[in-house]
Parts: sequence; C-alpha cells; structure tokens
Amino acid sequence: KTMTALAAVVFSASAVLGSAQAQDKKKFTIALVPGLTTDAFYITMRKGAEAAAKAVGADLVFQGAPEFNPVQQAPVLDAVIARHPDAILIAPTDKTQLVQPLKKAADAGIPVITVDTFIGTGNYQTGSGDADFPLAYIASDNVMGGKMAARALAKAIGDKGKVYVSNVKPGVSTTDQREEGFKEEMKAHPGITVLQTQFNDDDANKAASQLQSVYARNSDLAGVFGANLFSALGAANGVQQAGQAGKVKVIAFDAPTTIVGNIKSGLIDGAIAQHPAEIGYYGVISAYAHLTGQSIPTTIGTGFTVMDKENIDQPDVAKFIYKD
Ligand code: T6T
Repeated sequence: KTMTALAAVVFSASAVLGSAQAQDKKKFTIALVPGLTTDAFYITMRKGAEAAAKAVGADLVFQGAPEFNPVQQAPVLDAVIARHPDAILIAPTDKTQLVQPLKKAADAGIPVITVDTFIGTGNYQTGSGDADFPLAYIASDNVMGGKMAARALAKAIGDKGKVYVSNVKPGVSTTDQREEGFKEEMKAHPGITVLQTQFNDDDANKAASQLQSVYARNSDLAGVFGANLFSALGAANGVQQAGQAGKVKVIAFDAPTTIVGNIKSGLIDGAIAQHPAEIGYYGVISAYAHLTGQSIPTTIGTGFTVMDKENIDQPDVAKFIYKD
C-alpha cells in the first residue's frame, strides 16, 4: 500500500514536472532561405516546411532574394544569420560561392541544412574539404532526374535527331547534375546528337530567344530539355514563337501550374515534377530532430512524378503540380 502511495506521489510529481517542462519548452525558429522567392518550386517547398513547423510547434521564417543569384543571396543570408535562428535551411545558389557565407552561420553555432541544392560535393559530415559542415542535404536525385528527362525526350523524338539542354548557369548543383544525367543517358542513344548547352541565367525570355537561335542554325532540331522551371517554360515559348509547337519536342523539369495547359496543348511533351513540399517538410523535421537531440541522416532523397498527356488529370499525379 505504502509503495502504491509512494508511486502515486512520484507519478504526480513527475507529471507536474512534465507539464512545467512542456510550458518551458523552447519554441524553435527555423529559417528557410530559398534560391529565389518568386519561384513556384520554392513557394511549394515553403508550404511543406510550414506544415512541418506547425506539426512540431516551431516558427518558420522564409527569407530570400528576388533572383537566383549568389550575389543577391549572400546578403540575405547575412541578415538571417544576424537574427540568429535556431537552424537554417537553405538552397544555395552556387556550389562554391555560398561556402564562405554559410561558414559564418556554422561559426555562429547555427546548424545548417541544405535543401534542393548543395555546396561543395554535397557529401556532408565526412571530415573532408571545407564545405562538408552542413548537417544534411535534402533534395531530388538530380542525376537520375536528368536521365529520366533524356529517356522521355528520346522516346518523344523516336530516338533520333538533334537536341540540346536549356540550362541556368554552371555552378548550380541541381541543374549541373541534371545536365550530367541527361548527357550520360544519351550515350545509350546513338541516333541522338546533343548540341551545345544554352545558359539562360534563369531568365525564361533568354531561354526563348536562345531556342529560336538554335532552331535558326538547326532547322532539323528535334527536341530540347528545359533543365528547370524557367528554362523549360522559356524553351517552350521559343518553340511556339518559332511556329514549331508539337514538332520540336520539349521535356520540362519542374511543374508550375502553366504546365497543365502546355502538356494538354502538346507544346510540352512531358514534365519531370519534383516533390518540393517533401523537401521543405523533411527539412524542418530534420532541423527539429537535430535541435531536440536526435541524430539525423546526412542525405534524404525525395521523389519525382513524370507528367504527360495521359496522366496529368489523375489526382495522384495532379497533386504534384506546384502551388503558386
Ligand atoms: O528546379 C528548381 C530547383 O530544383 C533548382 O535548383 C533551381 O530551379 C528551380 O527552382 C526551378 O526554377
């Protein structure tokens, strides 16, 4: 009996302590720095991050630059570091140029996790190099995504003809890897010639005029791979402006809402949609797990959904169209 009473006292004491701890529980602030703020990919990532922040009772701060550019992103990062959040999730806009700016966060004791893109080699916590300090990298498998795009384009053009990659700029981990995967896969398609990559600086208008110049030089152009949202939309617009809709085939990376109309009209043959909401969700969950003393994996890979005319209306496919 005494033991039971004692146990009850201990139990109620620990219950009080537990609730006091719950009241004192620190509310974490997690910052998400996107590649740029006005991109449906990062807007969708933010939604996933907010869902996770709500689930764990953390505050999410979303702060980014208006353009995908390391020169603009670094001062935004400095401002975020000055607010000293409990953790920073960031899509670095350049593999090397964001290393030093991010080192400042790590030196200030702020854990860093990169989402979508990586710095250095993307192999973190290995003890090698000066860019392995982020705790984790959460993203699509971009080499694989590039290979998937190559297969889709090869199929669309009947496995022969000239194609090229419309890309952002060298030094961006994601789009570099997509181009690498695309070219690797095309080695298995000897009837296809891959022309020189056109870099558009994430400017859809530039991508559109580049398409027209490439087409002007190669009237037998068979297809183009737009390696991210703006490259793909721009290349597709260029195909339309050249009067080649449905003739020059377009495979897009990313899935903004306009992709639906473009796929249905036949201007774009297919899109490799990433799952940005998953990236944001697992980014926040990983940060929270780390902040509460759990170990976290150094890489988390998220999936793809391939969209085309046949499946775009199916709810399990359409749910991966980005939010804007
Ligand atoms: O493709 C995404 C992202 O994965 C890439 O790193 C940059 O471009 C996008 O944000 C789309 O615009």
